[in-house]
Amino acid sequence: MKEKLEAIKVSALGELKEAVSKTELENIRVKFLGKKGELTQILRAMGSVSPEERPIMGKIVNEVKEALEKAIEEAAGVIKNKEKELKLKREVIDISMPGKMKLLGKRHPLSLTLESIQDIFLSMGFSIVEGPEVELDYYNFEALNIPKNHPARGEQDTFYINDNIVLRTQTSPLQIRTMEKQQPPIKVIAPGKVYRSDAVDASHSPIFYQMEGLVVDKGITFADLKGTLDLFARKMFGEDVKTKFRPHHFPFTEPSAEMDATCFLCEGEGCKLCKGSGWIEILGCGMVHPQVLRNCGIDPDVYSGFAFGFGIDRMVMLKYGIEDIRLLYESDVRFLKQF
Ligand code: 2NM
Repeated sequence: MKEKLEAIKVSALGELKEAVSKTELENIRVKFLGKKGELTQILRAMGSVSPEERPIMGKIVNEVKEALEKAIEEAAGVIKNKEKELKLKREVIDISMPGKMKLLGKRHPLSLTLESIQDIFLSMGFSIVEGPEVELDYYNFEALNIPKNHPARGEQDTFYINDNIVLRTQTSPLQIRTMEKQQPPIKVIAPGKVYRSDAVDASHSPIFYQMEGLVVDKGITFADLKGTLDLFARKMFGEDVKTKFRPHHFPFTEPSAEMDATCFLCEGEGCKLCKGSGWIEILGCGMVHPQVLRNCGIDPDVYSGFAFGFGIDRMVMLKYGIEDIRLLYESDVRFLKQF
């Protein structure tokens, strides 16, 4: 029995020396000191030892047990230190390593252009109005002199939510809402997203951006319209740009016109951008129809006004020479990072 105890001690100490993890250590503890451990079994067998030998054997067993427990504790300390060291080594931060590059986004060309157009009108004393994209048929059409069955309804293929509710096809409903709420003087621009059920191609998108403007006060004339929009064209496209106004028709203005500007690329010589004409179509405009004023509770015998509207997308495309409107809505980083 004495030899057996010595053998257990030697083999346990040997295994402890090899142990490198807490799990291994625990396995060794169970193997020798556990309920079914080798040493425990010997302790149980003490019953068969003669009474004279029992105290001597008991002493030896306890010595071996204590020696093993002490060795296990020491090994645990060593392993704990080693693991800590390893962890520290693993977590070392190399401050000389280059940092991770953050990819910085850029402003979308539509936002950039919208902002510069807003700045121009803000500098002329306009304020900005905004409103719902899901709009009552009344504000989108009826109040603007476009009754049911009017041909202009067919021209603007409309997304209908139901008989009375549409996705706005223009931002004019904002001007109507403004005039309903507020007596003149009124001087606002209404920028925003509009919707038309068009087939998508290089020049048509079912969602695009529009900006409309409205000025109503006593004594507003077509001269105010021309002066304002000519100044806008020069601030937008360059001091030397000239404008001209061609008669046109809109249901909500009378008289109505379209404004062209001399081509800012060829300065009127004729080029690809202006299709050889020297002129570029910029916007639609006119004097607000007396019936539209009346619809909003403004007396056309006291007040008059002018209004205008244009597509922001078209301005972006002119400004940057973009030939396909779809590029503005596809979120292709290769395209967007140029601006
Ligand atoms: C345009 C062209 C001409 C316009 C008219 C109005 C309102 F509400 F005052 F009647 N808002 N916008 C207007 C006039 C819009 O877009 C091409």
